[in-house]
Amino acid sequence: MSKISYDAIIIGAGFSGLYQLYKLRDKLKLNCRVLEKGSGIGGTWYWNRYPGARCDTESHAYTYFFSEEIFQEWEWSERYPGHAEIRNYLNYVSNKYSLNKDIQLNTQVISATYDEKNNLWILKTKNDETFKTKFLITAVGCISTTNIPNIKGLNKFEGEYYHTGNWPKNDVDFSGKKVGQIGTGSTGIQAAPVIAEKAKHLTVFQRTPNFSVPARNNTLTKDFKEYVKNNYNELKSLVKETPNGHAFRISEKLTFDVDEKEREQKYEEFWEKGGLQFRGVFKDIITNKKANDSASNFLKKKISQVVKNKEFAKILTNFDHPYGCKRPPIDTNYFETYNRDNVHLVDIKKDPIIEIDKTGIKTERNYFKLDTIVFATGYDAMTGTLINLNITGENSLNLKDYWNEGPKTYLGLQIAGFPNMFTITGPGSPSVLTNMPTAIEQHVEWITNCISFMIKNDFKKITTSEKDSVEWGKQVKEAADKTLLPTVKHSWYLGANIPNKPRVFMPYAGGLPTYTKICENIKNNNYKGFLFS
Ligand code: N01
Repeated sequence: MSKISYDAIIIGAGFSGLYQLYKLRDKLKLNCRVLEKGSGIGGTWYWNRYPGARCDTESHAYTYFFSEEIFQEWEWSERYPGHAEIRNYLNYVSNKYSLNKDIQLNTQVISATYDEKNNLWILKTKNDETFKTKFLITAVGCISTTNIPNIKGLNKFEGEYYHTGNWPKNDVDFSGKKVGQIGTGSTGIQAAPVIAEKAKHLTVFQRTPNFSVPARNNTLTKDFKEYVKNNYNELKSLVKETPNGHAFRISEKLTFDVDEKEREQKYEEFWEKGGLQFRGVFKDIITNKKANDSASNFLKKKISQVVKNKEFAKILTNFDHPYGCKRPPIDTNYFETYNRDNVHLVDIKKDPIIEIDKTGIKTERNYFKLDTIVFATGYDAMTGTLINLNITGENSLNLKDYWNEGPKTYLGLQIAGFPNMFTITGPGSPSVLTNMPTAIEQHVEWITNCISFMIKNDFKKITTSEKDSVEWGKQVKEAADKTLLPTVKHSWYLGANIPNKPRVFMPYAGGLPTYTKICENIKNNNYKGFLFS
């Protein structure tokens, strides 16, 4: 068992871990180590290799902006980058800055304990290694702990089963197979069309219908690539100015500022454009129920027009929540997939899954014989991975106990009682409501500035208070309550997908520019709410 000391240890080698390493090692000249569970870098994109896995953010925004050199050197090939291309991109960045030499792969952290006497964090790994560090930075992603529901009999199933977020590296051969897919979130909606093309038969088990807008993916033209290269500064400013960190603006118009004809034209125009920008067609879609109903009805009509089987169309449009208030998916031929002869849809709200046995899935009224089950059933999002790290702070307080009524953080950046530990895109920050790399860059830069401030002032310890965390929690709630987002009681934003998880709206919904301003004001106000010693 070795004991190695560092200035900073970063857990995770995805977008956030790589950039944090670059900033702390190359800019602040700290002695750093990244510990990564996977056998390669990429974070989310290391694990998510399921059929159809690609980013819902357009490639010219799903990118680092901190270096113009990277931006100019790298060329994305499609409107939405696929999982393999994103891994290639991150490997290119890692090689460019020789980040690899300070990244330790195949290293799962199993505990992190604050040693109060020495003001150090002690990390233990599954390989029985021990590390010491002054600063601990979690770069573990928001959706990285997979959720396979506890369905009776799964252990008896003699076929193969997979979770999309833990997909085998050598792909899965669906040819000639009868496949069952549980889950129709952003992931399931990407996976089903691709699985259906390969499998003998696909049965989709849907619990909640999901709005989806066509992605309209395509290969990028020479002209568009040139436009991107020539507009680095403009695009960099744009992603920082928009509430969700994307490279498109939300309309200034309200839904009922225009007459019905113009409204329909706008919806049509954005449906044809495709992608996440549909939710920006009018300013009030996410805040005004009547406005939302108007957009939702348009989408319902569109879906019903695509799906030929009337029974399936009814199941797919039996919405119980407003559009965009669970994470809105975008798709390539998702609804068209239900027009294939080899695809069947089961409404498990009406015909619930009872159990899985040796050869398939039994619902209350039917039996489905299957060779393979795909769980597209989501994640213990935002808090699951942090809690599973088994983090113990001051006074032997474990994070799991501290968060037993839901996450409490200051700005999603620090947790009271856990000194010198920073959480990149932690709960209470805009994170999952934004284009992740934009939110990540803002957090990494803030953390780096803060550590630099400590070094300059010879501070050894930073912590935050319970009082400021509770106050921030109120602001997170207030921001959410100004939108329709918390009205969806079965959303993972509230932790509702995990049995017994506290129901707290976790991300900050006030928008990235407002949040960035708050963080900057706090920094310029001598890091108000943080305590240094
Ligand atoms: O997971 P989800 P996901 N029995 O939780 C169903 C990001 N992402 O992996 O809605 C039966 O959204 C569940 O049903 P319900 C993105 O942020 C990004 O799809 O809870 N069904 C739902 O249909 C996204 O939001 C990209 O009733 C069960 C599905 O499984 C996040 O990842 C691409 C069930 C889970 O949907 C997670 O998406 C893809 C049960 N017991 C995803 N439990 C990018 O582009 C759950 N379900 C970057």
